[in-house]
Amino acid sequence: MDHAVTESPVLYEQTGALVVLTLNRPKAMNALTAEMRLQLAQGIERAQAEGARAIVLTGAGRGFCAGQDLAGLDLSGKTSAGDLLRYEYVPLLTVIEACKLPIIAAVNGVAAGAGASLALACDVVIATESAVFLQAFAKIGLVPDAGGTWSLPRQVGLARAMGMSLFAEPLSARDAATQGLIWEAVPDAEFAAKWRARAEYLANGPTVAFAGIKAALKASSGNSLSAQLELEANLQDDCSRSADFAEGVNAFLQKRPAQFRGA
Ligand code: T3D
Repeated sequence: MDHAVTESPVLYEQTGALVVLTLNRPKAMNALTAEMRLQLAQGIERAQAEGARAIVLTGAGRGFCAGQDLAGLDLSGKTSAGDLLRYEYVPLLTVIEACKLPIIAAVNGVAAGAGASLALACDVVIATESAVFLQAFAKIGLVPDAGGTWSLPRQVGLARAMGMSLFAEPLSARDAATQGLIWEAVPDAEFAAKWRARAEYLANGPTVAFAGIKAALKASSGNSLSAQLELEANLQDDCSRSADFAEGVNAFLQKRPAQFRGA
């Protein structure tokens, strides 16, 4: 992964039911271009269309993603920063939000600006211990975007979200894990094996249940308890009709590992 050789700015690699999307502009810390936003969205849609059951998003080289490609910005005032978000970031974030498959962000190095927002939009964030999360926006006179102001207060609370955004200081992967911003920080030497093992677990798991877990947890903050209880009942109807539910119960009773098929 560190030595990606093709020219494509987003690499697509499928092994079994697992798709790995790699941001591939390592010399610019994988700073995001229009082409990358489009290829990322297309990669996530392709993975779902071609029967993948889990997706990993990671970066080539020493960084995960440095956010917007600042070298490509028009600073003349003629183009709207809001429109860049509306027409290029929002479609990508909408595809991520709508994806029923679990998406892991395997954060291999710094995640800054919209790169941090991108990681935090994924379902599970696993970071190598030397990675940092940086709400870099205020350093260049912007507000956090690409969903950052939505996800940050929900993940770490208003006080920490405010401090991260105003001070724009790097937050270590370990602190990010301790504060509940991410799932786990892993020693650098174990990072690649760890995220792959977790991704393979998801790719070989009960896909219907995983989609239901995502739907239920994401709906919870906007739902009343009674609406959430009804949603759980509906999702459980779907799960209980899946072959994977029967397989899970049978495997438990027969004291053997379950062989989930994703349906
Ligand atoms: O209009 C809109 O709506 C804009 C939307 C904005 C969304 C955003 O994402 S705003 C935030 C944009 N990102 C940043 O402000 C982060 C800028 N980068 C950094 O602060 C640092 O580069 C890092 C903390 C990410 C990494 O630092 P370090 O010291 O490890 O590496 P470096 O030497 O600074 O960077 C290595 C190379 O990557 C360097 O190129 P060079 O000199 O070797 O040719 C650097 O210029 C390049 N690079 C890093 N970040 C970006 C970038 N090139 C273009 N755009 C970047 N964002």
